[in-house]
Amino acid sequence: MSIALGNHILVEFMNCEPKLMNDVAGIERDMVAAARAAGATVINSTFHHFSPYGVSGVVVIEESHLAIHTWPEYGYAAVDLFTCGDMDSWVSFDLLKDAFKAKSYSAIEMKRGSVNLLTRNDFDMTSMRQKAQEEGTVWKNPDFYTRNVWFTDKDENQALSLRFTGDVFYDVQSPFQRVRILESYKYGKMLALDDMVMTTIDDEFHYHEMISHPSMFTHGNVKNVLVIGGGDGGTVREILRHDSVEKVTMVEIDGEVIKSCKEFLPEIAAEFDNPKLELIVDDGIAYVKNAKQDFYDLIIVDGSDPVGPAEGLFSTEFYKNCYNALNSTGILVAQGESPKFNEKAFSELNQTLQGIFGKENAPISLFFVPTYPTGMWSFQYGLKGDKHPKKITNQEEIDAFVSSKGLRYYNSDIHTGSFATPNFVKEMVK
Ligand code: SPD
Repeated sequence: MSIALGNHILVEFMNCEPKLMNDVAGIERDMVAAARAAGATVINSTFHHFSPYGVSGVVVIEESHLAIHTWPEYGYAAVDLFTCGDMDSWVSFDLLKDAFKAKSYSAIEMKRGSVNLLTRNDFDMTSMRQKAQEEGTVWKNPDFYTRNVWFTDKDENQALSLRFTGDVFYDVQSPFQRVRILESYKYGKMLALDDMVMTTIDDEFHYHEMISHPSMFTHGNVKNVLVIGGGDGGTVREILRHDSVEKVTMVEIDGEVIKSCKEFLPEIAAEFDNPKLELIVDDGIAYVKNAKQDFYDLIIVDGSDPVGPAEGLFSTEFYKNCYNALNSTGILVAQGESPKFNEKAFSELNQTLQGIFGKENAPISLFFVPTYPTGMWSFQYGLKGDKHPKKITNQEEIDAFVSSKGLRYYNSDIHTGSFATPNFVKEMVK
């Protein structure tokens, strides 16, 4: 008679829903549920997400384990259901087949640990455990579940990774990009567009204070502002702190960005109901082309990186149109990329601005964003009049504003310091 210690079902789930195969939290939930449905007692589970695609994980059960490795790009999952005792693992199989929406599958079932081939040792586990208890040497798992999920913003050679909880609050493919709200351990909830970090709750103030206040205080009396992009709302929140502002027009191409941030990042999307704001969901590039000439005091381009819908935000034609829409003392501020990450986009943008506004009228402000690759980022300026951010004289006014509004990054020293350029940057934009 053939008696075995365990039963092993090796499963191929094919043509599964690719999105499900990349959802580490969902897969963990389904694997734990599959174990429990078959009557197993779950001890713990460990799951890992491989950026950008793939999940591996194990659910350890008193009756052995369930393991999975997924290849979302193939809609494929390799699953092991290894159990001992009376458990019926086919219950787990059925549950996972449905959960992963597998259109095809196969399985091999085999016995493990044939007792005919084994010799049983005689030892007493109970007294061994008791002894460890008494000696205080029992090993305890610090966490019931360990999950290792990383979001990586990268190019071919360089990356910034954030460990996140695996919880996905929003995940929608809009006509322009994949819009996600995820939660990182270190920086809280974050907005990601495609595979790029846009903003996080804990460091958004670096970016939003620096995109807004240096130009506001350089100009001194900004009334009409145009914001292109900025769908998370952080830039308009900062601009609207200034009493001089009469109207902000914001043109964001992707309504999904606004929707997701209103719902899940309300601290950033805080001023969308402000009566001074006109919010337009449309193409900012076309808007600037047809905008009122010689009108705006300030134009802010709060766009994403030069791929996908933001590519046109780095073109000469777009900035010529911005120039025309600014009045004679108007200032342009554009998200300027990083001199250590997107060197080409960084220096080409500055060449473009120098060409349109003049060599001396395209200063660069450098600042730190811990959640962007390299951490070193820039805003690039186009100055139409003679007000220059390096020549401010209103330091006291700035610092009074900073303390009354409780700003956390910008102050008068940062204003001056951020326009100082390292030599390698000077070289890049010569
Ligand atoms: N790689 C990130 C580039 C910055 C994009 N803008 C962020 C939007 C914040 N309002």
